[in-house]
Amino acid sequence: MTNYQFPEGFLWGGATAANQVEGAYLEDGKGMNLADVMPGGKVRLNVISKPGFDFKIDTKKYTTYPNHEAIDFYHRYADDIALFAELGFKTYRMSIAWSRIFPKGDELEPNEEGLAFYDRVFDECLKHGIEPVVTISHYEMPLYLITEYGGWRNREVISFFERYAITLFNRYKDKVKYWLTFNEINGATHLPIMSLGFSPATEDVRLQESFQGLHHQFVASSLAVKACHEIIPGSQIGCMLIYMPVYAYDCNPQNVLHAMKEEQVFNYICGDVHVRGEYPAFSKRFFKENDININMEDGDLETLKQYPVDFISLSYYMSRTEKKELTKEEKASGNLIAGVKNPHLKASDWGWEIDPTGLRIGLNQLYDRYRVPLFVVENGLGAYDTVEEDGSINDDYRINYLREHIKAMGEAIEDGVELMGYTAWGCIDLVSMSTGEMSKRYGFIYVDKQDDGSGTLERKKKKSFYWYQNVIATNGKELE
Ligand code: BGP
Repeated sequence: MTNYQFPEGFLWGGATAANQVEGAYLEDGKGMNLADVMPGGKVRLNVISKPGFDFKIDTKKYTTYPNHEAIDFYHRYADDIALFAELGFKTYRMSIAWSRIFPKGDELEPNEEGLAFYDRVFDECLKHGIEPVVTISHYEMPLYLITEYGGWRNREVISFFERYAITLFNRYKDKVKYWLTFNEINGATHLPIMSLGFSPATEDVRLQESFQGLHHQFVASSLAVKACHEIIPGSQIGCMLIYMPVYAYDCNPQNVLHAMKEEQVFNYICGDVHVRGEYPAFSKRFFKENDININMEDGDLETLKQYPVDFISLSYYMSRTEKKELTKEEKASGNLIAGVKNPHLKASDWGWEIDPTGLRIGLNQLYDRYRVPLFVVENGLGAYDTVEEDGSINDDYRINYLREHIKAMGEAIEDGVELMGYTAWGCIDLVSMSTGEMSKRYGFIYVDKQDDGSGTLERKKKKSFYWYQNVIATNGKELE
């Protein structure tokens, strides 16, 4: 028994994203989106982020497009949600595929069949007493907005997003109370293609174009906050950050300063605009030194100030260690971004460094700076699983990872952090975002689908299923 005091009503659950689970990529009027042209395999992000990528399916060059079928949640959602209910989920974080609702993105009228699908999903959740937490945009903007409008570089996309968000709030106002705007918004400067829907032509313009795109998303996010509060009284809407506390490699002041700057730019520009409603003081110098000129319209800054988010949600997989000068050999790998290898940490099979203490540090840092509730909406271990002859899957490595991170949250609560909930990433095995692999598994529920696309799609409970079920049932008191 632990002494952790997870609050009454703590939102325990799991998280997925539409494009990584649904499949049915052309069904019921859905339009093509970014994920539909992403091939499987470790080359994926490199291929799609190259300027000149034509955003087409090319089966001669690439053998799999795993998001087309994914795990077929589109047809199996009722059974899957029943399994979530059996786990005891209080909440399910999921996303809506923008191109199911507006197939091209710029239409005036939504696609009714797309809207009806999410009605069915929400009804199923509510039937089981599971509160949906919905990400409006999770790495999958409609392809047409990318190829015809140039993605978020184009200011016009703000109004398309606003229409999309308002459509969702009006339709689901009686079913969904918790909303998130853009998934991992601060990852945009590192991998603009995923969040902003374009690839800068050269490295020289990456920061300029990304911050311009981000500014458009900031305004769009504020307009969504405004609409959400107006349309759904009592609703709560948050931003979503990829959170990696940044450590200095050592106490060399140059390295400490470098780490501080990385922290500011990567973690705090987005946080400050969303919560404080303004660009931070340090951003002026950073923009100047990097030739970044953000084109703003009259009224933008007022909009940002007027409509801050209610809470911060975050993904946490790892910390990041920074050194001013680093060699190629010292570089670590990681979630979108990585610094130098930390000699004190072990890494996952994909090189992501495992650091539960970093979660406690990160939650403290965020809460100290912003004083708004926090919500961990992604955390987990991508690992290879083996199905034993008797059908069991003994994923003790995953249990150990999650246990240590849950303990870190318990400590952070004790430190005074206000934490709303925890949704483990990929609660059911899904297609990996960065590599398109199925073998990088996160779930409590195994899905029989392999990297080459074979498999029956049958679901099986892993050992971690029963463990997490007990964690939720005891509100984090029993973690063994
Ligand atoms: C986050 C994304 C998710 C997810 C997760 C794990 O960055 O929000 O969509 O996939 O990382 O990453 P991966 O799937 O690459 O292992």
